[in-house]
Amino acid sequence: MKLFVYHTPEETPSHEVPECAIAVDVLRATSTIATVLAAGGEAVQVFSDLDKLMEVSEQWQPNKRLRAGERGGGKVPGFELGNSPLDCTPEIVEGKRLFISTTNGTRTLQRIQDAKTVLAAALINRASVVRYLVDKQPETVWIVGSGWEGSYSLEDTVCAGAIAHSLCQEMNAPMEKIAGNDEVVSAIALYTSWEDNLLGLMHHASHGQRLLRLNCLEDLKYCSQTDVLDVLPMQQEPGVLKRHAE
Ligand code: 3SL
Repeated sequence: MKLFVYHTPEETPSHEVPECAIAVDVLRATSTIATVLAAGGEAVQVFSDLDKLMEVSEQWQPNKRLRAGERGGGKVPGFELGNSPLDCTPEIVEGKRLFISTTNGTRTLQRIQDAKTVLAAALINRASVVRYLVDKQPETVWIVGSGWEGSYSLEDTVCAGAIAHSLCQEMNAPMEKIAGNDEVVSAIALYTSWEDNLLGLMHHASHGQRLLRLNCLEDLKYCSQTDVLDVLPMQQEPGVLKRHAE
């Protein structure tokens, strides 16, 4: 297995697809997706465009759908939900399809949607992602951070490092054997420097600070936990993620 980390979707090679591509948007899209599926949501369907989301979700039974929209960290007016994973309780999401559009995370999922296997990872479901990789041994794996509007974000890179670090441990393999690019090594270094204080790192992250200004401290606390959800969101058809049954 060769693992590549890309900090943003824009950095991924445009003329290749890996066997397995993993989208990461710790704050907060992939944390929300994992939470919805762990809470019994039927599926999560992602859109970069809000009008397209409205058009497609209109064709779904109203009592079986939820619309979630985020722009600039805030909820899109007229949508039932924003992008807080804490709003996605079983009472709200069970049996429903979440139609979601966010600034960066849903764009990442669309960018990698042609890979043979597409997963969504966050710190909260890191162990489920690592277990899948160890079990299936895909030849090429990309971990793609969402960043913020084309630039690097600490929280996505630390999650990439958390996955890569655990993968080396579980496979009992040295980093050099797995790392396909230098970004893997630096992501692992970031993770090992902060693994005992991931919430502290979120406070340094520019998007963490943006969310704190929007009074989202509880979201930061939730999203900085590691391995608390046993759920693997996997793409079933382009843009549609469901819980993978092992
Ligand atoms: O950029 C995104 O996709 C969002 O996750 C941003 S936010 O955390 O909802 O503000």
